[in-house]
Amino acid sequence: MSDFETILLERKGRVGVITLNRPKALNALNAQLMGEVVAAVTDLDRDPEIGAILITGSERAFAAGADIKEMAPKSYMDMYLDDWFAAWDRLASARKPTIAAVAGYALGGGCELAMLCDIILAADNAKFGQPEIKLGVIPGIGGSQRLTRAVGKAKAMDLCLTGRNMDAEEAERAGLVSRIVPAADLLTEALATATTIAEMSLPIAMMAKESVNRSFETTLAEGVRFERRVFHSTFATADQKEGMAAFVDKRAPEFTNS
Ligand code: CO8
Repeated sequence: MSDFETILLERKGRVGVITLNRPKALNALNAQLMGEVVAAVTDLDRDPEIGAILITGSERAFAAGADIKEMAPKSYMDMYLDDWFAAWDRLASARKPTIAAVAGYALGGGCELAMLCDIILAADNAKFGQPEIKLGVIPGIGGSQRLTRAVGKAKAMDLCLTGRNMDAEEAERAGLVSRIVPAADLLTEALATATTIAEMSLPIAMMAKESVNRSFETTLAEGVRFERRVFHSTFATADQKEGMAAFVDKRAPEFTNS
């Protein structure tokens, strides 16, 4: 239960589920929704009972972008002084695994929100795009950067310069999404994936996420060195002892997140 108005927050076992909930505006990301998502993720990220965070929207729209009606009248100084959307850096720095379950439109800031997550699961009706250029702006929450890293320069340029959408199949081929599932199964599949992750050792899952993310920030040699040092440190955990003992004993591990 929560006081949020533009999102729903539920705890399903060890998974925190955030559902964007402005259906009349196709979940357009206004300042209130943005603040509520950041608050919910911050809360779930700190909660020891939570092992993974799932963000989803409706069957029609994950999110159709930043709220154009809210942004339209703003001046340069409004945007600059407020540092519009800087608060979403908090989502990028979430330490627990995050999954976006995307059905329908994930456009502009909606596509960027999905890309802030570690895994994107797409319904077969999902549509991704960075249409900002059609509004006389450019992506502003990392779209030109994260999309390029995910799908390469050729396709990122195509999407950012023409503003066209790509469907789920093209997005999967391009490497933006991890998997496509039938729209009717999206939430079940996403929750099953999130639960699988949440039932792993939390410290080890956090280390795995941190290590993969490091590859975006550094050279290969530094990244491999970082990974090796983190790998060594897994041997300081009880869960490494339990995981390996369980394999030898031919039983399922019982991780204690320690
Ligand atoms: N903002 C505000 N309202 C929206 C938005 C939006 N992004 N998208 C849809 N809506 C509203 C519509 O205005 C409409 O409201 P109403 O019924 O009151 O007129 C309602 O949602 C339903 O939308 P449509 O009637 O348009 O539904 P359709 O099925 O005909 O079309 C589309 C669906 C194709 C998704 C269409 O709504 C659309 O093109 N939406 C805009 C998509 C877009 O351009 N997104 C990018 C926005 S810009 C952005 O995200 C920039 C992010 C970076 C900012 C960083 C600043 C630093």
